[in-house]
Amino acid sequence: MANRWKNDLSEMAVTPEHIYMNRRQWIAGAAAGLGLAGMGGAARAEGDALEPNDWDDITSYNNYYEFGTGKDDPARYADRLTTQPWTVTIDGMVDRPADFAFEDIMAKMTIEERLYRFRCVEAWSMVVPWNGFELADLLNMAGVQSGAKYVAFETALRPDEMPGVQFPVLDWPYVEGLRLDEAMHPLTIMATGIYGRDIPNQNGAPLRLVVPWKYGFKSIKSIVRITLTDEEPPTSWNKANPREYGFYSNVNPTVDHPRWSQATERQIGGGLFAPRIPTQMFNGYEAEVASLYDGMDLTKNF
Ligand SMILES: Nc1nc2c(c(=O)[nH]1)N[C@H]1C(S)=C(S)[C@@H](COP(=O)(O)O)O[C@H]1N2
Ligand SMILES: [Mo]
Repeated sequence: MANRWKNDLSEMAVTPEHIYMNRRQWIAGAAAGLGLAGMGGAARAEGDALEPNDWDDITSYNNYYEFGTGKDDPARYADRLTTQPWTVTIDGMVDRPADFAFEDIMAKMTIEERLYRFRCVEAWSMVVPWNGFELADLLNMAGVQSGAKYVAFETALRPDEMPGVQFPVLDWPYVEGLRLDEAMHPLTIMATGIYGRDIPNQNGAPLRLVVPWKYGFKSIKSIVRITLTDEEPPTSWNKANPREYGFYSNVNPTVDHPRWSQATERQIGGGLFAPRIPTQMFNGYEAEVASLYDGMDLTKNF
């Protein structure tokens, strides 16, 4: 299959993870030496203290209910999803609404590595070396109009390929949303790879949102539509249970889920007896994103 990458990562794709890590650290060091600043640089520098989960953890313990509610269902069934060709419709309050072929998007975007903490609302976590591009770059390509305030996202709905959608666990298709400033934040990416390889179907191929300071369910997979709007869009888990899942869903150790504590988390891959670790405010990205919520009551806007 043709390499989807703008950058030549073909070597990484066949490199064992420990060697890949050394190279990644070397690249990060080189970038720092060149004085590359900005949010991407900050996130990378912060990320360098993190130990990523291995490929097997990241690609075999998943939530992707369109393929079943078991953690191993996505790895088992998601290969049924046809991801080529793939089209993303960008519409609503944009200057250039269009259906964009995935390849055309990739040709225009700059692919970066982002090593991010990933915290599920179920209180487990991983550290994932994503490859992807900033969502802001994609939205700017379509031209966001001045009245737009929110971004709505929609996952593909393919009953023939998705065995889970015959069950009314959620109101399909899976939908999510962000406020425009959250969507434009440099930490917010569209992930198209993991460990330098194309993102596997169970993780949301060919492109999925990653918002590292929010609970994992905000990071919607296999996106087919992005709509700019001036009204807060409906989101799947909020529709399913508004008492338990708010629109914002920022990681917050001081606001418990009605049925469990969010103060600590279980690290996937840590082994059966590994102690839980404290959950950090905004999942460790407080310095970067807290100002987005100045003046908001985070217990009400949960
Ligand atoms: N379309 C879709 N996107 C989804 C989900 C889903 O069921 N369907 N699950 C969410 C949840 S609850 C989590 S924790 C993350 C899991 O991402 P991962 O499997 O790559 O770790 O995907 C999110 N995105
Ligand atoms: Mo989740």
